[in-house]
Amino acid sequence: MLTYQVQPKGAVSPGINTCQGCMIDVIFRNVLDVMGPDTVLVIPPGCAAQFSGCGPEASVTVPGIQGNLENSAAIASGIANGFRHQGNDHTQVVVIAGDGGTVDIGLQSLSGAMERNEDIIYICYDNEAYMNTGVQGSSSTPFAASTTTTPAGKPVNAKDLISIVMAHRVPYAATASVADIFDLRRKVQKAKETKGCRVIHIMSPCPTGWGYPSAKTVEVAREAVRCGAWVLMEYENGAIKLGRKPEELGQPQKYFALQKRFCGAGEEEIAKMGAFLTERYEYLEKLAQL
Ligand SMILES: Cc1ncc(C[n+]2csc(CCOP(=O)(O)OP(=O)(O)O)c2C)c(N)n1
Ligand code: SF4
Ligand SMILES: [Mg+2]
Repeated sequence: MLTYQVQPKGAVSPGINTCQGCMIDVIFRNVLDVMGPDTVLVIPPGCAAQFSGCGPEASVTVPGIQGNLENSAAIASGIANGFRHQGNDHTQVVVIAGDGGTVDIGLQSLSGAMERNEDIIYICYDNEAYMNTGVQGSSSTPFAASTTTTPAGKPVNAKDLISIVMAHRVPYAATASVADIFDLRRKVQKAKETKGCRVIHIMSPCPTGWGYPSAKTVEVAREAVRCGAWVLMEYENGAIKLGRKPEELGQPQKYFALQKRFCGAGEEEIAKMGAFLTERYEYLEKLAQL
């Protein structure tokens, strides 16, 4: 278990070892600020483990555990059930896990927790690769992105996590972005006020793995939303609600140009990606109208 440290301000200590411009830090600070001190964290290995810390010291003021990459949702389910058996119906158990620990290695665990509608909040910060171990491609890595395991660009599209989540008919799910912190905080607040298995998928740009200057993180996040590479949406009581329509839907040129990981993408890949983004958004639009 992590040790409890009182920090002068906020739930996260100043001076975390994440890279400059890393958005995991912003995500942790905002999530914990909204959730408050009556929260227990579950953090698997990955870049987020900088917050559970090395050895007996943690960088967060709430208690928690760093578990395994494959079973964060199961660990959280166990803790939440333990609390409920003790008559504690107020402490929130929150997972903050990377994409590798969510869409690949921990997917069975998350699927089981969603099926059982465990009373947990599962947050996936998505930097679209296994960053902590050297930028290996994950099933969240987008088409055409270069990683150390897809040096010529990933030949297939990313898994659609939010659709997988919606197929489990959880009470609340949402996507969010550091491009709109107020929207992100509102969605965390909504999850906090909902019972059952809640899932939030947050895009977390990574200057180190995506290849852009650290000062451009928010710009990159904004461009992802503008071209539809990241769709802001909510899923509540079986209904989908989309955020504002991407201004440049299906035109990922600017988004690609900002990042070295797409430097191998030529006209053909850009057109293919553009068509995919448009098709996916239009599909979600149809679902939202049902
Ligand atoms: C079962 C298992 N396989 C591999 C590892 C090694 N490992 C530790 S962190 C990590 C990367 C996790 O990637 P992600 O969940 O996307 O988080 P990120 O590092 O990108 O923040 C890997 C592969 C592990 N801890 N457990
Ligand atoms: S590798 Fe990427 S995700 Fe990991 S700490 Fe650095 S910027 Fe953040
Ligand atoms: Mg990752």
